[in-house]
Amino acid sequence: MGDASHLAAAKRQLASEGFAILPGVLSADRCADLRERLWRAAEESERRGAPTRNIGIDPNERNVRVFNLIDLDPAFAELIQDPLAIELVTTLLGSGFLISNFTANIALPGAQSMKPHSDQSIVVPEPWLEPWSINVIWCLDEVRAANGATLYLPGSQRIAWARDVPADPRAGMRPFEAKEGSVIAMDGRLWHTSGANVTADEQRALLFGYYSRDFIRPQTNWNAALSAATIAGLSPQMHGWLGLGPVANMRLAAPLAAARVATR
Ligand SMILES: O=C(O)CCC(=O)C(=O)O
Repeated sequence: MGDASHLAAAKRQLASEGFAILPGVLSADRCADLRERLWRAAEESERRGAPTRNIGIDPNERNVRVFNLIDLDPAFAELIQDPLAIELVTTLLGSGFLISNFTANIALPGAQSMKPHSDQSIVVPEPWLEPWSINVIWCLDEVRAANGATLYLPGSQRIAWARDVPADPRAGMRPFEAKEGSVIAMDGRLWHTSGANVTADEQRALLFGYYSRDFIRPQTNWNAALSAATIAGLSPQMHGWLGLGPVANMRLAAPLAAARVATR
């Protein structure tokens, strides 16, 4: 099968099963470079006063969480608008989407599993009837059950109400195992959690590009999170996807509103 038919199959799987794994998207060299940049970004985040450990969502300090990747390194600004990522996003959400978040989770040996959740349930109330958000997960390392692969509950993208989530969702969960350089596309409704890293010496670095329909408030207020220098370097397309302009949720009325909004 060629690349085009692999991608077509991945899109079908994303629609029917709520996820798809695409191997071989990033080369080994690119992964190594991005891992280095990620550690530098973690240091820079700490320097700016945004802690990366023990931030309240993981059981211990063995997960390194890096937020606001777009502002920390232009390589991450590139990745969030990668054409393959955007194709996966528009396949599930259509063209009216916003970039909601871009974060990293490095699971170090000893990292433990967080609380199971779906990412859509974090940004909109139930019922969750349609895919309104998606994660594009970049695997900078090979991920296996032992080093903390993300665990997902098969079929849970069809759960519309919180009352229908199994009492112990972990019991039915399976790991997303993938080679270094893979992309995992995950419907925002799929229930999942981070795995425990029980290895002695492997680290597991994943980047989570999160996108949502354009009527949902993004998890990040990019106008506050991005520096003026970062914003100045972004394309008009990225300004749109990040919701940086003065007009927000106006749809058909946007041209009219744009003409009336006075900016400083
Ligand atoms: O790191 C993982 O495997 C999952 C992380 C996650 O689900 C989250 O941060 O919301």
